[in-house]
Amino acid sequence: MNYEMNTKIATVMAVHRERYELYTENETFYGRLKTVNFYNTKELVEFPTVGDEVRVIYNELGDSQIMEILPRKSVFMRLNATQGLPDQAVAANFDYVFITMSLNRDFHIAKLERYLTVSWQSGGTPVIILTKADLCDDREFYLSQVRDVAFGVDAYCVSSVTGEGFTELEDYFQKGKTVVLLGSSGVGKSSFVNTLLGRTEMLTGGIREADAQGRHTTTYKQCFYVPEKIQLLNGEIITGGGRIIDTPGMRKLIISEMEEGKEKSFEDIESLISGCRFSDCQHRTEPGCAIRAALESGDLAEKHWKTYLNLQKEEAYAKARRQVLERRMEKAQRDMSRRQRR
Ligand SMILES: Nc1nc2c(ncn2[C@@H]2O[C@H](COP(=O)(O)OP(=O)(O)OP(=O)(O)O)[C@@H](O)[C@H]2O)c(=O)[nH]1
Ligand SMILES: [Mg+2]
Ligand SMILES: [Zn+2]
Repeated sequence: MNYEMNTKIATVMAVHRERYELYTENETFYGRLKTVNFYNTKELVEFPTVGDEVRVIYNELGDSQIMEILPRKSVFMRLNATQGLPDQAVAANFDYVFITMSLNRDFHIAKLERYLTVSWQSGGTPVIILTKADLCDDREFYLSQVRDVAFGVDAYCVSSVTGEGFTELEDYFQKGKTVVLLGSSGVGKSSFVNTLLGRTEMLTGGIREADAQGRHTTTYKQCFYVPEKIQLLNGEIITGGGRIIDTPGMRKLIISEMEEGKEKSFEDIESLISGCRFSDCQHRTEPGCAIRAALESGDLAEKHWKTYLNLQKEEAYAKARRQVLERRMEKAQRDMSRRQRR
C-alpha cells in the first residue's frame, strides 16, 4: 500500500480518552496515536489536543493513525495532576482567548489578571467576556474594574438567556479564526457555545447555591464550527463563521516562560521596578524603592502588587517542576540505554 497517498492533515475536534475525533474535507473520522511515535520514544512527546493539526494515515475501514502534531501557533498548558507526567495541552491553534467571568459571584479581578497573563503567553489575543448580564444591574461597576487591569483589552457583557451582547462579537467569528473559551466552572461557557450554535450541543449545569461553585458540567473539550448565520433568542440574526472551543472549567493553568505575557498585564509594575534605586531591590525596606513609594501614595494598588508577587511564585514553581521532570527524563533515558547495553 502506498502510505503517502493516504496521508491527510486533519484537525482534532475532540479527545475521548485514547480516541481522537478528527475533521478534514467535510468529513468527521476517528484516529488513534501511532504508538511508536508517541509512547515508545526517547523524549517526552506531547499528545494532540483540541485544535491541533495532525498528520494521519487515513484508514477507510477503521480508526486512522495519528503520526504527528504539526507546529502550533498558540497553546494552553495545564499542570498534570500526576507528578512525573508531562503537562498537558488544553487547546491549540486559537486566535482569540475569550476570558469568561460571570457578572455576579465569579467576578475576581485577581483571577482576571491571571487569565490575562496566561492568555498573552499562549499566543492568542485575550478578549474579556462578562457573562450573565441579565443577572446584573450595575455593569459599569464591573467594567470599570476590568479596565483598571486590562489595558487595551476589549471587554463585553453578554447574556445567554436574553442574547444580549452577542451582536458586538460578530468580528471575532470569521472563517479561518478560532476562539477558545477560558474560565471557571459555572460561568456559562457551554451556554455561550449553545447560543452561537443555535442548538444544545454542550450540556450545561446548575450551580451549587451554597458555595457558588460550578459543578464541572463539561468534562471534555470540544471544537465546533460556528454557523455563518446565527439566530439569537431575540430573533436577531448576526454573522458567524470560524470555530469555537469549549473547555472544562480549569483550576490550574501552567504559567511557564511567561516573561512576555507578564509584561503586558504588569507593565505598570515593571516600569516602577526599573525606578528602584538598587537593581536587586527586594521592595521591602530598601531606600529609594519605587514600589514601596507607589504603594504608600496609593498609585499602586496593594491587590495588583500581591497578584504580581503570587504569579512570580508560581513561575518559580513551574520552573522547578520542569527541572525535576527533565532530570527524571534524563535518568529514564540513562536507565534505558544501560538496559539496552546489557
Ligand atoms: N441567568 C443566566 N444564567 C446563565 C447564563 N449563562 C449560563 N447560565 C447558567 O449558569 C449555569 C452554568 O452554565 P454552563 O454553561 O454549564 O457553565 P460552564 O462555564 O460551561 O461550566 P463548566 O462546564 O462546569 O465549566 C447553568 O445553570 C446555566 O443555565 C446567562 O447568561 N444568564
Ligand atoms: Mg461547560
Ligand atoms: Zn524596590
